[in-house]
Amino acid sequence: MRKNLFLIVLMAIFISCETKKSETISPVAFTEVQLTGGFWQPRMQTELDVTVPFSVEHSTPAVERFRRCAAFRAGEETPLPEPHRFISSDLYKVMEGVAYSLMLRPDAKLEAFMDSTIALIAASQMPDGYLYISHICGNTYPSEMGPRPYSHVIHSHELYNMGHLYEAAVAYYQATGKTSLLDVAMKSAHHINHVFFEGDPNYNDGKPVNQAPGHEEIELALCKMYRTTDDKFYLDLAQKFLDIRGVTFIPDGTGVNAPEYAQQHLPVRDQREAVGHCVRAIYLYTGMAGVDALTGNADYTEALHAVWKNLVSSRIHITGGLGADRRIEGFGEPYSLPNKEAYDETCAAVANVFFNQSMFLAEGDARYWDVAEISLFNNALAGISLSGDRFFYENPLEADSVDNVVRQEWFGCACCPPNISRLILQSPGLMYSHTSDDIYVTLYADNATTINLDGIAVALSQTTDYPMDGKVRLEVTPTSAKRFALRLRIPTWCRTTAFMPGELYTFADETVCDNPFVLRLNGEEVQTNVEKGFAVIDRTWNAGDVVELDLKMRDREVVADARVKEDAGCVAHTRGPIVYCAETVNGVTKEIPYFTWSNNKKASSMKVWSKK
Ligand code: FUB
Ligand code: ZN
Repeated sequence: MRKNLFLIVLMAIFISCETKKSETISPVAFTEVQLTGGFWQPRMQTELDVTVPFSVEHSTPAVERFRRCAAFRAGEETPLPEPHRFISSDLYKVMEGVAYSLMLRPDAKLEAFMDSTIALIAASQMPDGYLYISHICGNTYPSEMGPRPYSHVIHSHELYNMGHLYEAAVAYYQATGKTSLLDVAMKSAHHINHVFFEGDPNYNDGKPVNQAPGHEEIELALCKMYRTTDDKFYLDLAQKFLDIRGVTFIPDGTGVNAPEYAQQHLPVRDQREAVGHCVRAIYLYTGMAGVDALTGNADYTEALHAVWKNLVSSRIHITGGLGADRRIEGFGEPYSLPNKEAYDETCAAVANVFFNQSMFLAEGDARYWDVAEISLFNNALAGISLSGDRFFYENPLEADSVDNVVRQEWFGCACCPPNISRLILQSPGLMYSHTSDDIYVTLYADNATTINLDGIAVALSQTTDYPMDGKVRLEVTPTSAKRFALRLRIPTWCRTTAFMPGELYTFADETVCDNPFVLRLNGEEVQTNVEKGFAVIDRTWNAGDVVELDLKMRDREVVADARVKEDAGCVAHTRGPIVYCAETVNGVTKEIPYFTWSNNKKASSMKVWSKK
């Protein structure tokens, strides 16, 4: 009897270990951090007031396709939805953003939009879980989508769309507790697992499809499904897709059919370079980081470290932009980083923020955040106008009058606007993370939050003009005295001779300022260690303790690695994490932050790099 009991306890421990989520550093949710002013609060206000309703309005054609699909499925007279491979994914991203906005500011009209659209999506889904309008209604472009469901997985975007649906479903469930979209997502995931890994007589002649999606996204979304449902089925499915990538199917063409284009050239564990289509690549790496964090295994860690190093040391623009080769919306050869021809899609920079945040959460190393903030403040934010209703898809580092580069209202392929929108909505969630005895301050901003450490609520109130100024004041108020380590990120641009990790961009004068940062506790200067890029104050904290951090910001000239031919003999100007550019409007040239260039008006030219 005692032996049986022992066995049962052992089994219970085993099962709980098996299913336990191994993530150790937890981000403080964006709903838990109140923006109080400074750089981010006005952007959030514009998001809620302008961008979210604007995006909903521009989703009408995508919603209409679902209306027609639902009518078709109900046997009603209806014009057929126009064929499109992934316009549904843009709608799902808009819906994800709406869900976040509802968490921040309830709005009956937006919730009604969600519920009515979800009803159309649910009515469009096949009883077995399949959901892809063009094949359901039989109005397809066979060369892009294949003649039948899952017959052209490399380019159809069937699974890519579902990934964005899962992200929206999780967000709406978190916002409202409603399972309507989550039910669609769960049904879809079970269907996909069945068809891809077990076999279903209605697909692929009953043989398992056993092929990874041509556009990654579902992997990271399945991680979110697992975090939300606690059902390991979703994590396993994510891992299955990662593990068959570059194994069961390797395209052998060129361009968009090259093995590297969708990172199918090697098993993902063996990949060491950032190659191919950028958004695909970064979504893949985010999925790999997510699965490693959730399993507690390091299946992909070696690959992720190598790919990250390769990316930051040879394939990223100074703006944090990814996409040197516009022909494939992808990475170029190492050190091939053109300025005028740069693609640097807004989606890729947004993805780079999320990817580096995932890497940081796995390892607690600030170097990931040092990259994330460069992509965030420069390339990602350039993707949206200050007015919140105009967008860049591409973010070159140089433009002239012939280009007439100006932010657009929307796009036929509108992946970028809802991507930057959902990032800004979640921006308060990028600011803090914690363990049971550490608080990490990753992104400085005017805000207030309360973090629970082992049952003690620690209130934090921060004031700063970061990223335009490096002074930060943080008031720490635990409900009772509490020992923990406060970890404040000291960026690479502040404490080294490089602008960002990777040494691709270094300061022309090769110097670090004397005392690159000064830290005071209750008015007294403190000397601290910098561990993994964080200044650490480990002590017992009391109500009203005040930390003041002064990150020395100077105007700096930056030079690129000599192997970047396009930047030879040139310098770029930076201050803190912000990259500046020279913009000419009506014959007058001014140096302005890159993220504000072409703000709703036609600049005649713009340059990030100029001759020394
Ligand atoms: O293919 C779907 C999206 O469209 C990609 O993520 C973007 O790069 C754009 O090509
Ligand atoms: Zn995009």
